[in-house]
Amino acid sequence: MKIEVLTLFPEMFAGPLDVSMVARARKSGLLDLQIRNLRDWTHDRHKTVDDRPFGGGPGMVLKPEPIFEAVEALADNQTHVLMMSPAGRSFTQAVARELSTKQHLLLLCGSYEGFDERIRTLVHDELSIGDYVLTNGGLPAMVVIDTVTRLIPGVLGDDESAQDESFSHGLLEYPQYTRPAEFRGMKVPEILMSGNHAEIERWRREQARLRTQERRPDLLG
Ligand code: 4FV
Repeated sequence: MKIEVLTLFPEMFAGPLDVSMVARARKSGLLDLQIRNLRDWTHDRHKTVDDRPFGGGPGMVLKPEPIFEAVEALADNQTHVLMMSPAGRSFTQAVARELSTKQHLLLLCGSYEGFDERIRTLVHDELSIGDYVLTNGGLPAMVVIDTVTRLIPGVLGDDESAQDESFSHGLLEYPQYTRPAEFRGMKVPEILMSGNHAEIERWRREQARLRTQERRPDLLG
């Protein structure tokens, strides 16, 4: 999969995407991640990418020209153009699974007060990572890249599975334990040391359902 990011702050992507699984996916070639600086598609001395809003009001708005030029230079008919914005549909594990089947993602990161409305004619999808306002779209783009990369076939080793984790069956994850079997008087549930895998599976499903009922009944529909 190829993921390209269009941002005013390419430097903020150094670090989070250079470690662990994402770094492994990039090294193995399963993920081709390219961070693009929007200012590379400006032609004036000040590399202008924003301007004051028509109709007045606070802040600045991202101009259409640099973004149109960048998208027309980077995208082809295989490209899924995504705008990161608080006005987008909620980014979820299900959306991540959908995106992990694409060949080429182009993520548009917002800045200032947001995008000129005409830029929305370029995008296939608009995603929000949550109902709060960030300083720019860089962190949302990193969240999408990290979540989707895990789901690229071959990225998760066979000892790691995306099958029975949170949201995989629309449920929150069941309680997990590792050694020691007793820690400060807190014991690991006997069932998990019984070796009875059918019973363990039943207990885990029940625990996941109980936790989801308690914390996220909305997920149970
Ligand atoms: C955001 C979000 C978000 C809005 C103004 C960037 C900021 C600035 N993006 N999910 N929540 N974006 O807050 O995706 O342009």
